[in-house]
Amino acid sequence: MLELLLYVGNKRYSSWSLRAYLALAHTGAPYRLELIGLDLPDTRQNILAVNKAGRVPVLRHGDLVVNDSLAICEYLHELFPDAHLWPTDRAARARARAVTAEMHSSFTALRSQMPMDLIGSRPGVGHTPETLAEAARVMEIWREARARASGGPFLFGAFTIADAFFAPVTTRFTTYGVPVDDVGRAYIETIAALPSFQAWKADARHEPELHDHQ
Ligand SMILES: N[C@@H](CCC(=O)N[C@@H](CS)C(=O)NCC(=O)O)C(=O)O
Repeated sequence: MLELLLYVGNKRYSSWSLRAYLALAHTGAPYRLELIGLDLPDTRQNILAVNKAGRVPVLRHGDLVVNDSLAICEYLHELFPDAHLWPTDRAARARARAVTAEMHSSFTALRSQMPMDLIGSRPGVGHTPETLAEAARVMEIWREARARASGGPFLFGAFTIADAFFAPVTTRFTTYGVPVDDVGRAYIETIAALPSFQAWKADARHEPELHDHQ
């Protein structure tokens, strides 16, 4: 089989990279990660060398180069149908795709005012009306998904791409001390306990601190 090579940004900060990585790790297939350091003088040039869109993550599979975390996850879903990266039930799959799309295209206040930092602890920072309203919407999504879920502790029961997409926001809530309800607390613990997430976070501890990274 052709090598699956995922280019990622700093594990500590690159929330988009974390999403694609969690989906890839869930497939159980062998893969290789290559890290492109962010916020360095040669970052742009290094990313452009693998992806003309100038962003990580990027998946290389033979001659195929796929950029964008969601496009990568969709490709992995087609490549590994037995991994069930989307729910098998059609209605659940539609709901999972809808909340994933919402995460992909919205929540700009959380992104800019509570940037992912897996190692940092800044309780109270970034608590604005905009971020708290977006956090409330995230928790509403979690409550609605979990109320219907069966067969596992993830949003749609078993792990899906929706969990890969919401994993970074679980860490933001922890880093910035966002108050959560019981469903939120349990879900944050579920993501934190994922072995693939723990391995990524362990590597993040050895990475340099970047200032003003979003
Ligand atoms: N929509 C893209 C966004 C990717 C993105 O913004 N990646 C950031 C890192 S988290 C990046 O590559 N920034 C380039 C840079 O910092 O020069 C995706 O889903 O993959």
